[in-house]
Amino acid sequence: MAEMEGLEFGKSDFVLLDEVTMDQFMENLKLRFEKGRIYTYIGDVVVSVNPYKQMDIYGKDAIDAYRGRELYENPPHLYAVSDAAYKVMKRRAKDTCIVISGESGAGKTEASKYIMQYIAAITNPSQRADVESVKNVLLKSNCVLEAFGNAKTNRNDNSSRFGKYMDINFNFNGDPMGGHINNYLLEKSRVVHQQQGERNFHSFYQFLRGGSQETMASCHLQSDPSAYVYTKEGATCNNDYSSHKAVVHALEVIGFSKKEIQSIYQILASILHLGNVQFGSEGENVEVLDLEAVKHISELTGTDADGVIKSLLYRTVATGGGDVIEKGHTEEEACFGRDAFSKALYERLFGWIVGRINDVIEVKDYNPVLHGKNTVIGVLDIYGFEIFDNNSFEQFCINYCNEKLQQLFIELILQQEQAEYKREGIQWQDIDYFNNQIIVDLVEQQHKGLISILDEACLTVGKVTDTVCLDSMDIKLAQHPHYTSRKLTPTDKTMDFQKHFRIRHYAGDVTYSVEGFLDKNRDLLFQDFKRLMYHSSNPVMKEMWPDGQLSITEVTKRPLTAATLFKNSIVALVDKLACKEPYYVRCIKPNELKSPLLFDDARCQHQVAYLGLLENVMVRRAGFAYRQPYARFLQRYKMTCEYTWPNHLMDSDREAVEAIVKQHGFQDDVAYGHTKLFVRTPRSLFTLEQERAALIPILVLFLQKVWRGAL
Ligand code: AOV
Ligand code: MG
Repeated sequence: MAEMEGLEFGKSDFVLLDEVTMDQFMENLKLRFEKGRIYTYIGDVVVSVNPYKQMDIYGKDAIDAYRGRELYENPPHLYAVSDAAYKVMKRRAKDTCIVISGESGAGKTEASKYIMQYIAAITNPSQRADVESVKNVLLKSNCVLEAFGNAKTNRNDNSSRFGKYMDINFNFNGDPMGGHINNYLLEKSRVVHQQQGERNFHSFYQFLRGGSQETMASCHLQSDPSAYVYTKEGATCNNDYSSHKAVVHALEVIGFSKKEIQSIYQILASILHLGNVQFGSEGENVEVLDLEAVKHISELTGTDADGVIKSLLYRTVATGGGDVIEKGHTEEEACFGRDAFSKALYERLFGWIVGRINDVIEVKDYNPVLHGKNTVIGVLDIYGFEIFDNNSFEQFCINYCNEKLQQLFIELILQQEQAEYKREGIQWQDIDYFNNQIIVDLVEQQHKGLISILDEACLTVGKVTDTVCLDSMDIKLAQHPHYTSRKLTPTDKTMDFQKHFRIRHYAGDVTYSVEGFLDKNRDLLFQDFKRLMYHSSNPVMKEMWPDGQLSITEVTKRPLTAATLFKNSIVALVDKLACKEPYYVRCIKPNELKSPLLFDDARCQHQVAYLGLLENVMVRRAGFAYRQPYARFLQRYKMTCEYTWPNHLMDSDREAVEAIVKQHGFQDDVAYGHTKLFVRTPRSLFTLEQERAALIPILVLFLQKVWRGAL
């Protein structure tokens, strides 16, 4: 348990509370926040409250203070868990992961950056150039991904609109050799539409404000975002200008070529021009009104202007008889196609950028015989739970993802812990907690779950509308305790009876508007656009559209829907995390005003409750911080006890371990399981570790003498 802090700062570990009650928990959390102590432990879980101001607790001196230390030697800090994850990875050759969770604006992304910064700072003491370069790319990738994947929302000025899981690979020395980034469902609808008060992705404003005059001229752009339909809602920020320079620099450091960087910005420019393309119709005939914009798009994307117009106005379809015909769009379809194209251009650009970064940091020429076991630390920073005035398909996916992560937390921290005590025959009083599996099932269950119902509606031939799909959800889920809809609550004034349904999530009720759900789930992009881009004369852009080489008659298979793809990726993510030793950072947002001074009691208490933190303390407190199979424990500490060194003569390893524990006087701090020793507080172990460390040089000397025949 953390030391080095006076009691005026409250308890540095919630396990030390006099009583585990919500009141005491909140009192401690608030006191610490007000005293500028934003981190508190629950064992090795870090609870973090967003300070909304720059704190003087990061940087080189702090890193030095935490490097190689045990959790309880210093005040609680992200650096300490990062060190713990690193040590376990290095000492025990175990893969570890740091899962950062909390709602939108709670501080996850900032935390992930401090963690990366710490890992970068403590590794590669010998300054090997290849390792430095890997570290540099890992750090710089943050800047690029934030520019292209983050945006201002009504919850957070720098909100992550994609999920990020980064694996860092280490060699046997514990130095980073490479890594891999997985990105999850970018909220691409933001490219064409933002809620009031929000912005498009940062990259657009940064480019418009920070791009050189020459680039602006070659892209036919004005620097004012209000000139473009897609960016006119959001104003620029003060730092857009300097951020653009930093992003271009980061791209260069990572290894993007000049041509690639130019292509990235040509794509952004094309999207801005596309947004300004309007259509008009005379009778049946739909036409493009802005030929100037089309000219720019074709120039910037290396495509033919007639081809651009054609793909905006027509789609190629295969008839039942195997013929291929061109079908003209209605004005509405043309607008839909244009926006779908803009979104796809951006999404593919983002995916391509991530892919290029991965190419650079991918571990190459790895030889396990030469390099030892390749171990991994994973860092997860994903979009947090969010509730807006208007919640759509994107919030549905984001909130489902947060349910899955909460489920993993419950499994790893609450369930497995209790199961292990039972298995080992340790006396245990079960602790109750809300298991959100029921909500996860509501979303993902085969046939009956919301995603299945959505998919079914998308696959049905004929005109299935969003509201028809809602009917189907209402029928199938009428009895579900976490689902409500118009038919079930006609007296509820806050719901629009025609278009909404509500999920009682673990973190609160969210009312979703079903409008646009089917289109977003189908995620349809006419093949004509893909073909257009595949034939781009710009090889970088062509590379992003490999599926454009298929002709319409070859495109027969229905692609998986957006929700199903997302579900599959999140299930795979959870599997990846579950096989690593997890460390948790649980972030709390202190208020809705982004104020460094206000601790909104009700809002904070709500988060503590739904995150299950109180239950976490109970399990932890009743439980044991450390456990080890008898044989392993003995192996490590037998030298500290006269009865076990060099070998013990007792009947079992367990008895030998008892002898060690007794000799060091912490028998009240342990329990003996069937196969493992359980130690309640890490302090006991710390004493053993110190003793062991003091003995090792003496033993080495002794052994050297034996080998030399001096003894
Ligand atoms: P999030 O990642 O949890 O939200 P961020 O990490 O972006 O939240 O934090 C939101 C803002 O809070 C940051 O832009 C900072 O201004 C401030 N902040 C957070 N942590 C700190 C800190 N340790 N020190 C100083 N300021 C901080 V979201 O991505 O929206 O779910 O999707
Ligand atoms: Mg974030």
